[in-house]
Amino acid sequence: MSRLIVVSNRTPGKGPAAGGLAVALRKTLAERDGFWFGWSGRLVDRPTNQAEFEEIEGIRVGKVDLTRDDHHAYYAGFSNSILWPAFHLRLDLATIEGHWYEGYRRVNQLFAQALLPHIEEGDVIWVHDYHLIPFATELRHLGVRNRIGFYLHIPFPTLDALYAIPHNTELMRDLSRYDLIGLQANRDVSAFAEFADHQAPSTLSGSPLKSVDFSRTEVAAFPIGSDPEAFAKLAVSPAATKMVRRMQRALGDQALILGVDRLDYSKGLPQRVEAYEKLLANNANLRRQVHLLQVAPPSRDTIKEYQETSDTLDAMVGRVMGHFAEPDWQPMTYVKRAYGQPSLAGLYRLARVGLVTPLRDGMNLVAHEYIGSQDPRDPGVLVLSRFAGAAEIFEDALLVNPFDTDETAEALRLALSMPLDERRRRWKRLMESAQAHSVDRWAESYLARLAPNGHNGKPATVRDVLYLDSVA
Ligand code: ADQ
Repeated sequence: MSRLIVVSNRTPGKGPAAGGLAVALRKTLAERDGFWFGWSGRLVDRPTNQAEFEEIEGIRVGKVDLTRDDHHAYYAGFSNSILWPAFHLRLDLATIEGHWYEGYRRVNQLFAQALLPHIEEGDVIWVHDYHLIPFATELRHLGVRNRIGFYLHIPFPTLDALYAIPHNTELMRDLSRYDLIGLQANRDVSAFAEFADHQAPSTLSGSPLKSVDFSRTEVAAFPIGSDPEAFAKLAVSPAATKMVRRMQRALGDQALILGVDRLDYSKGLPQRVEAYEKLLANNANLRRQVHLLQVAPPSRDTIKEYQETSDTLDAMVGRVMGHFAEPDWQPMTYVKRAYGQPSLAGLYRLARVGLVTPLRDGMNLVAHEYIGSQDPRDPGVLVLSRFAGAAEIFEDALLVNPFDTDETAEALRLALSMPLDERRRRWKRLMESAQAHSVDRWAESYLARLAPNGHNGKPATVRDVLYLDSVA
């Protein structure tokens, strides 16, 4: 089997692995030769294009330092103030500063130079996420001819949003230098194919010349998931049970509605709190019967738009508390911190309703983790945004339009009153789907496709791929 090189902005650190993705890729790397490569997490005064390697819990990790200015332009700037908002259709929250693009390209070039001496013939290179779109171009410029794949962990934008990104044609040309592009959902593949079809012929009307040539790139949906069996075990572990007991003492007979998110404007948190406010306003009988727990640790909080989302949410929570709280009852709790997976699994298991209502999102691992953690005899109900890629595989959730807070409030009411047999029926199908889309299968199916003969010798064109079955 060929060696695997995983490239991502952040490299795994010591200690308990954070997300399912890190666990799955660690497992994949432990099973085959290869290493993980990316930013060290360190900011230094002088740029370097040398990687330092170390062994971290059984896997080799190559790391490159960045200067403060480069990191700012590449990460907070072009990646998270332009690409992230545009890909999530929030152009109103984008900040465009021309020089960030140069920093973004410079960091990609530097990473490629640092990786080059460590690439061997036959290695397969798997690049992750929007921070590294130009990475294959930079490697190709350095003469690398290995198979290189890209996986996008966020939704692919619509045409208008794509065209609003500075240098969008160059970025699309960068993508055409990959052998395989993995997207989250079929929706994203359609958006991608629309770009491939829509691009204006460069000069002559009717010319078959397209400005970006995708004839050697395959694009397909590889919906990422979590490890639902691991969450099922974790949810009954001693650490989870401790959290459950603690919460049960605080809740008494109240039904728990739970939201777990990074504090990000794509997650629809103010709309979620507004929907809860409407639930309490329209159903006086539910007061003292339900409690909303929203866990949302701050992320990217040096970026103004993230601080503003945090302020908006503080104000919304304050409004709901002021309106409904009583000396001996609080309608909700808002916790701005991260929890370990065992505690999260306990909270998921206890929650009668898992509320996952992003305005636009990929597969949303929290939805998978919530399903995995349920008690099969008495499962909770998932209320899920139609605009999460996960809605394509979780049809048995209560699907809502998160912008319509009346609809979300009504879905909450239905979820809270759903009979046990219907909850069991829905959960069984959700669990089957979560298992079919586990993170292990995701990594296996992507890498099988990226392998030197994974496409059976004939790469599909962008048009063909629309009709490829998405990889289950
Ligand atoms: P995220 O936007 O980070 O992921 P999500 O997919 O839900 O969103 O993953 C969040 C992860 O962080 C989960 O594993 C969750 O347990 C953890 N997490 C969230 N809040 C936490 C808290 N308070 N404490 C501890 N852990 C917490 C991006 C895309 C998604 C895509 C994933 C993976 O936005 O759409 O599915 O990458 O590709």
